[in-house]
Amino acid sequence: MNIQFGTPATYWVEALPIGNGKLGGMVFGGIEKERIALNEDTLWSGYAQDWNNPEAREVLPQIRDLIARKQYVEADQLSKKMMGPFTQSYLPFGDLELVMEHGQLCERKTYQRKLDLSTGIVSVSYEIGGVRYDREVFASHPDQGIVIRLTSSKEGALNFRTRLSSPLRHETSAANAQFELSGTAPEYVSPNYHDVEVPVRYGDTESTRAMSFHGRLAVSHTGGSLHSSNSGLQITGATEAVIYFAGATSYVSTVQTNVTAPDVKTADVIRQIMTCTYNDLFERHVQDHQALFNRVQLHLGDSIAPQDMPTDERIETYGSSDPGLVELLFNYGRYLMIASSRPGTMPANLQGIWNQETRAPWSSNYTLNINAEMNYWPAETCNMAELHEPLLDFIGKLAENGRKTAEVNYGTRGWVAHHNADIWGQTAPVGDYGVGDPVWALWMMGGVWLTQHLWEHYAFSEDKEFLQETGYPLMKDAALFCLDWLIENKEGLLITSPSTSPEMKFVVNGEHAAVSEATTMDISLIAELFDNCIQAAEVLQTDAEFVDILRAKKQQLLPLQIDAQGRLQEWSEDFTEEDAQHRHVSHLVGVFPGRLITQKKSPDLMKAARTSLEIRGDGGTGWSLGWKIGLWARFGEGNRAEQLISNLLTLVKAYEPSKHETGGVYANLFDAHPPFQIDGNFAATAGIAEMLLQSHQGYLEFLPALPERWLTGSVKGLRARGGFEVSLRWENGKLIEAEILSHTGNTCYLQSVPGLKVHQGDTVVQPPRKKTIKLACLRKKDKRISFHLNKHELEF
Ligand code: FUC
Repeated sequence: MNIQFGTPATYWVEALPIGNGKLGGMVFGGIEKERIALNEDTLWSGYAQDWNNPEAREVLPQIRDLIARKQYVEADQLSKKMMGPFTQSYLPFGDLELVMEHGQLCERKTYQRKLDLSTGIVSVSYEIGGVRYDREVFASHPDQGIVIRLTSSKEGALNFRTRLSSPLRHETSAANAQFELSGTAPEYVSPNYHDVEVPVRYGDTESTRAMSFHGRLAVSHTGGSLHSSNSGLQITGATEAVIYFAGATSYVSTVQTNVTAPDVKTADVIRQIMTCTYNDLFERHVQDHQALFNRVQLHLGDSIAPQDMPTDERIETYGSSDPGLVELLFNYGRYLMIASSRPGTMPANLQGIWNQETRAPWSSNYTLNINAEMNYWPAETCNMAELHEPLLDFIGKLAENGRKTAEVNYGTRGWVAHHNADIWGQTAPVGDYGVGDPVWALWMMGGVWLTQHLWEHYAFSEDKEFLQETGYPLMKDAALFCLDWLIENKEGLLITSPSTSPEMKFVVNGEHAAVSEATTMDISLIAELFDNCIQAAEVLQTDAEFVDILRAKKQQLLPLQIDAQGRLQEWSEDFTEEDAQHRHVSHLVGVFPGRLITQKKSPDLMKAARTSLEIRGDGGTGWSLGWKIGLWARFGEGNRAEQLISNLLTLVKAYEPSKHETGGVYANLFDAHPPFQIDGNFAATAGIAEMLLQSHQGYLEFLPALPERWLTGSVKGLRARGGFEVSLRWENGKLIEAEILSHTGNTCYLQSVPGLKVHQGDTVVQPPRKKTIKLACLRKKDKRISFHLNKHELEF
């Protein structure tokens, strides 16, 4: 299960990622000069500020009036007055540099560099003059540091020096055989798409309000000697050496109570880590990684690529026709989640935790109109519910700030978030007070969409305490915002205004505009939030009156419509869209990841949504392709979903410029928008899971979208709503074996599959296909049942 190469990385997107949720590294595997590009997930520019804009509330009635009179272009202009500042940026920490004092290789063919997804270890090996050099690199979650072991096959042949550097302001020093880097973040970094004279602004050294950060390097060695100086740590004549890196910032999250200076934090980590042997660190790391990684296993058939083929060549030569490569893509999403999101860390941002640029693409922040949610689509289905926690915690922080934004900007109850957020919990519309475009800045549904994650976390676990303490209060408050934000139109129907369909404009009288009223995405997200709140309140047996209000208001929402071309209409009017193949498929959110529109509940809308997707086409950025995998899975069309996987497995070269029409993956399998965004990786993993198991309609569906290409295979450990864990095996496209493990003792409903027979008293019956059967046999916690369909019986 390797991503592997026969040469070192030249570009960052050829390097191999490691991470422990907090610290990230991109390992280049250079022979003479190794570079590990470092990150720490709380290192951001800026500080908490007031981003709310009271002017928004003043212009709101005028904007609504202009929209009601269909003066959309004018409404667009005026809506710029609702904007606040841009968010802050996620920053690079710097580099761990390693200079091996043996020069370059004579023979490249001995070189190998790989990331083993099953262990979370990057290894580099090569030979020079008959001496073999090995490097192993991992980011340990249990021990909170990055560990690099260097060995030479010949005694005393290891000579190297190592140091830290950073593109941010910093000083370095050496003391007590340790090398330290102390840095300061800028007070402001402007987004990379905003051309300003001073894009990066530092504060005064003494009084800056920006955060500080600290990195610490230490080395233990067998044989030889260590010399430390301001230019690094020098090892001479060793046979084995272990380098330890710890990094920290002065950021304090709302849940932290004790504030420890970053240099003290790194000293603690290094002190502790150096009391352990390398083998202990290694084993603890592998055990910790595998406890999460081994929960799910996927087999889609034997790989057709030669075993030692470099991954970029494999992508180019075989794409999705190599089942092993599809497995790798699936597993990579799980690997990246384990490496970028652990309880207590920041949620994975636009690039997870990996970023080398001071002005990262889109500030590498949280884009809430698709990208941040997409990052967490596989968390529940792929059995990593605890890795969902950073996002769930972050929603709490946004709700806190978003209450103020709702009040100041709109005079409503509840909480609101817009299309961008950052570590400081920015909740106002961005756009630098009128510089931005309403097509992305003016979208009030960020919080509403995020609450879907709270409900789903409950739906998969049935953890009532979570729902009561965390999920429901946040959902209810987001619903309160919606109740106040919705207004009645002339027909007495509830609409949102202003409203955008991220990030697509429509054309009116030859002009392009973004804001109108009641886009399908707004209405879908609100309807689903109301549904989720109603269900949650019923589970918790609370708020009966509120439930009645939500039911009534849901009925009063402007109904979703079908346009003249038979598509699910994107806006409340049948506007012509600016770009028929636009990457966003916002109006289909109710099909996936939502569950508002299903074949059972609304076949007409489902058909219209399918037509929309058909016309949108199979192109788009990496994340757009990823979204479409999940959508085609929900339409039950495996071959089409597989086509999207195939499109995503298009090799994008590191130097290709940013594009909005076609995406793929880089050599290291990172999703390419392009540029790199991690969302497409997570969407691919979630989409593949969705092709194999669905549970959003109240029952389990096995292999709902199995493509012809995946003739024979198996999957183990996927999770379904209701607290079930499912393993499946199929041959010649037919399910032959299934196992359901109940974690909650809930009644399990299952869509009947061909060949399945069920005992009813003494008789064995075959339920009609597509009927749902009730598996009362699972009504015990930790109960497991297996079906062997080839033997035509259900065993329990
Ligand atoms: C949205 C998308 C872009 C990009 C950005 C981070 O604005 O429309 O394609 O993914 O987020």
